[in-house]
Amino acid sequence: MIKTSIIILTRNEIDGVRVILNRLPKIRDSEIFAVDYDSQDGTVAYLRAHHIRVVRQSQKGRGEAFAIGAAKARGKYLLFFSPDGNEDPADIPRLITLLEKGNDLAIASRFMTGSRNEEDDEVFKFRAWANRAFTFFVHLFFGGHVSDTINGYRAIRRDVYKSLHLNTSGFAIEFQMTIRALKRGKKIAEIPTREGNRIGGQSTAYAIPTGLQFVLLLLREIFIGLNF
Ligand SMILES: Nc1nc2c(ncn2[C@@H]2O[C@H](COP(=O)(O)OP(=O)(O)O)[C@@H](O)[C@H]2O)c(=O)[nH]1
Ligand SMILES: [Mg+2]
Repeated sequence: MIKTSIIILTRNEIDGVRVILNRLPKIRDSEIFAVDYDSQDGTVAYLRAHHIRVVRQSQKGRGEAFAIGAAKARGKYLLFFSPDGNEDPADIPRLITLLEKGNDLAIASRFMTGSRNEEDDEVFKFRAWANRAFTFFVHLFFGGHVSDTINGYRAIRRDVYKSLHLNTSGFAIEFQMTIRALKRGKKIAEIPTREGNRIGGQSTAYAIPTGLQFVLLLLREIFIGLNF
């Protein structure tokens, strides 16, 4: 029986997968597969050569990738993993343990004591500040104590994922997941994570359009309340 589905998300992530793939810990009763959008750098061939099934997306977006991953997964738990260097594979078992302890959603937080985020060594931490601002509004409107409402490194019960009817296609998918889980009173727990730096390639989460998506999503979620 498959307990955990590890879903790898890639878009031109060859440098990352080369380094990270063999660092993934063996997880009992798990399946692993990748959802890829249009990689042109050999990511898909590399994954397949390492016996990882790859589902190719036809439409762009991390939210799209989450939806496809959740639809294909067979485990009771879904764990989303981005192999770009930001996420420490050693956190995988810790996230799963939180679900086994009865939590619905487990988040690797970049903003707890003991955490690190990618910008900690920089003077102007624009992304970190934006993250904290969005989390402030989540506390204000939806309550809870989540310290990192946005990080993509997380695990969730598959039945809970389905019940949230997430419908955003881009980078705001995790933000929507956190907000809707709070609205429904789901049990959310966090572990501190130490975010590494990107290994190669580049982020496609450009600040302005991504920030705008977050603002619109926040407003929409405030407006619709429990109607989803
Ligand atoms: N499957 C899939 N993965 C994506 C897509 N966009 C980004 N990713 C992956 O999601 C992860 C995070 O994306 P990135 O651009 O680094 O955003 P950042 O970490 O927020 O800077 C990386 O592993 C990307 O390869 C997409 O449209 N589809
Ligand atoms: Mg990243």
